[in-house]
Amino acid sequence: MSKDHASRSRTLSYWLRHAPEAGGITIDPQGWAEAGAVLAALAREGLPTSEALLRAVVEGSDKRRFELSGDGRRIRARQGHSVAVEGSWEPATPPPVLYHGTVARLMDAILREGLTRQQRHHVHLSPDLATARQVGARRGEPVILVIDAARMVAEGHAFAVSSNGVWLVEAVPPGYLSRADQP
Ligand code: HQG
Repeated sequence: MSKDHASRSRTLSYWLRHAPEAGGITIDPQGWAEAGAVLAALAREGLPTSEALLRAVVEGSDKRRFELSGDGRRIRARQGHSVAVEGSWEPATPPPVLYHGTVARLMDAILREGLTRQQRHHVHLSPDLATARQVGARRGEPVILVIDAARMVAEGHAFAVSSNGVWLVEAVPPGYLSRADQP
């Protein structure tokens, strides 16, 4: 991925998830921004972008962070917002076990408080170990937590899944967590 491509992706993540006003754009309650306004904003930022290039950024995103509307006139982030959006996630029943990748330095707090959503709308959980490992590795040597999602569901916790397969929940209390390498 070229440097400008990565800059476009990073800038879009920031505007569409956290700070539309920083780009001089607006997003609707479902998180959509007008693609035309986004292209103009990228140009103002020194990242001139054609419609085709915007599509390439959306399609080239390793984690399918963004989506374009069917008619190509609107764009949104699929999840990860800190601004209020209704988002592109649906209530769903998760697989019995989910995973979360983090790092050792956060473990004391996590075992005490459970997983909490930090700056995001939800705690993000992965359906497989490999993804969790990648998420944890963003911060250092990954530590993988196993979440007893079946028992969470049985005990009334509501899950949702984003359109790119990330499982979302309000919080994971410590009683549902164990370390993948310490059964
Ligand atoms: C930790 C990326 C202390 C949590 C990834 C994590 C993912 C606590 C960090 C997506 C805690 C939050 C989400 C507690 C949780 N005390 N630390 N009680 N509870 N934490 O980035 O799950 O590139 O908000 O372990 O690939 O790391 O954005 O969440 O380390 O899919 O598309 O607090 O972000 O995708 O970090 O990552 P984040 P995450 P994108």
